[in-house]
Amino acid sequence: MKKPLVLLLISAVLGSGCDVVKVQRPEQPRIQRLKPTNLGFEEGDPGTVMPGWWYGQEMTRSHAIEVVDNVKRSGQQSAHIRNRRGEGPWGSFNQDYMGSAFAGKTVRVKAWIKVEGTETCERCNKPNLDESALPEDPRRGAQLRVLGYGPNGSVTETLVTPLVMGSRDWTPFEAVTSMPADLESGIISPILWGPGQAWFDDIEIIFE
Ligand SMILES: [Ca+2]
Repeated sequence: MKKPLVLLLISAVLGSGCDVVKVQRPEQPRIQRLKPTNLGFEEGDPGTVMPGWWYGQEMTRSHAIEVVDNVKRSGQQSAHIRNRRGEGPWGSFNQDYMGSAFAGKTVRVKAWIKVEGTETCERCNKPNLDESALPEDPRRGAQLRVLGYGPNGSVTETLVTPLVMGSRDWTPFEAVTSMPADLESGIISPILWGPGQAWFDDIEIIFE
């Protein structure tokens, strides 16, 4: 199975010897989508990044992210995040959505999540946990996050499903909030905090 590589190693013949040149793989283009796509992860081949989703280097420094077909909630595939060495704060992947079309509306998100070997942290499941407290109070487990951005690019709304910790088979989760009137853009972001691995499938984003 191929693994997503952030760095591509290219051997280049220079003079009389061979050097290895590290080339940064460009991020996939960010596309503002009115309607989210590939939320069941049936597109794309196992071992690759799922079409319609993107991630940056910092999202995959410690965690591997790929489509898999050996674990799924429905269909043939799901999305998998795995902490490579049990180190690193988090790994995630994102999809943009056209926030302005949903400004002032109620958004409901649903996802099926399965986890294995993640750490537990009951104090992490506080609503409205202060992001700035992360270095001292890191979260653990997996969740689906939906971020909304306002006119100045700052986060204006964060919608999260409860953290799933420890080891747990496929379980449905849901969260709902009202998006602010000045919402301009946003991202859908499945995330795994800390060690272990997580699978995501059958995500739904419902604007009412
Ligand atoms: Ca699926």
